[in-house]
This record gives sequence, structure tokens and C-alpha cells, in this order.
Amino acid sequence: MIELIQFPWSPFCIVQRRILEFSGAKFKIINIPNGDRTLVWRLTKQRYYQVPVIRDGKAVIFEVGEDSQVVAKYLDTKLKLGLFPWELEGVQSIIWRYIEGQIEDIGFRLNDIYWKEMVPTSDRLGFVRHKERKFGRGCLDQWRRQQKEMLVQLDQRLVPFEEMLMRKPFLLDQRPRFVDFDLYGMLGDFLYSGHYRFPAAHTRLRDWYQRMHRVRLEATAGKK
Ligand SMILES: N[C@@H](CCC(=O)N[C@@H](CS)C(=O)NCC(=O)O)C(=O)O
Repeated sequence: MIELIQFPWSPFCIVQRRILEFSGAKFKIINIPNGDRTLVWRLTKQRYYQVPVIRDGKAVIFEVGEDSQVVAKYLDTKLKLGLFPWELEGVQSIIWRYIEGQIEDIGFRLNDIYWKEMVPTSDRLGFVRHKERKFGRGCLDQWRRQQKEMLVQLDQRLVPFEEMLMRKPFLLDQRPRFVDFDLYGMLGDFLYSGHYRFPAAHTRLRDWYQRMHRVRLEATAGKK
């Protein structure tokens, strides 16, 4: 059975989790503490420490670069999901860079403001150290002070997606493609703490998010 090694609020893990749910395949979730990557380190033979990682029998799948989509492409091929059709290849690459850059960057900061509600006491030192080493001393408090402006910025950065949904149920097609799952993951992280509502101005996107929450491969048969 496929195993997903993850922690629950990670945007990139939510992407793969939803893809697996969408597929209808049986899979198992293995949650690791944010601050203890021992399992990942061991499984990847000391080549990777991030999440998500997929274990599928003897195969261990993980990203090889900042812009690789090794995990999603593996699941797509193995489970025949149709998430990366050739005719959308270049377009999706441009869009997922925007999603994983512009949207993820604000979404995770807004969620991290509530880090104490997510991170168990035993993991807090490692969490704060990791964040501060990467984003500077006091970054978590700084994000709290910038919360209002960041929410406005997120709203603005989501406008293109609201526009993409004007005439289609999914971002590029009549059925979801990889970028739908990618955006779903970044927004899933933003909404994880439960302190935010879906941005009110984006009504089509809100309906799309609900659709993405439930959509199943078997229901997309024959849809282009
Ligand atoms: N491009 C990678 C990014 C993965 C990533 O940034 N994972 C984060 C969790 S959301 C992580 O493990 N960060 C811990 C670290 O870098 O030490 C992907 O798509 O999977």
C-alpha cells in the first residue's frame, strides 16, 4: 500500500494527500513531528529531510529540486490520474511556480501565526529555531503584526484564479489538473488553523475549493 509521510498542515503534503484521496487508491498516512526527520532521512538513504515523501513498496519518492514535481508525477503515472496532459505541460509549469511561490509564501506565514496551536510543546524549540534561522529573528511575531496587510495581499494574488474560473469549473479544464491540487494544498495550509474564512471576494474560488474538497477520479470520466 502507498504510504504518505507528512505532517498535516504542510501545504505540499496537502497537495499529495488530496491527489491520493482523489485517486480512490488505498493509502496510509504516517505523521512525523515537524522537528524530527529521522524517518525521512532513513527512508531516503540520507538524501532528503523534507516532506512529503511517498513509500510504495520498495520505491521511495521525493522531490529532487525546488521546481520538480516528482511525487505528483509518480502518483499521476501509477494511478492514471490525467493530471499532466501534454497539451497543458508548459502552462501548468508556469502556474504551479506562481502557486508555490506567491500563494504559498503568504499562506504559510498566515497559518504559522497560530503555530502554538499546531506544534506540540516537545517540538516548539525546533520549530521556532527553524523558522528564525530561515526568516530572521522574531519572524513569527512580525507576521502577526503584518497579518492584515498579508490578508489583503493574498486576496490580490488570488484574483487570477477567480478569473480562470469564470467559465470553467476547474482552473484549466472541465476536470481538475495538477494546478488545481497545487492551489488547493496552499489554501488548505492557509485555512488549517481555523482562524480564517475563505476570502469573501472570491466566490467562484470558494465554490471551486468545495468542489476540490470532494472531487473523485471516477466522477471525472469522459470530462476534458
Ligand atoms: N518543493 C518541495 C517542498 C517541500 C517543503 O518545502 N516541505 C516543507 C514542509 S511544507 C519541509 O519539509 N520543510 C522542512 C525543511 O525544509 O527543513 C515539494 O513540493 O515537496
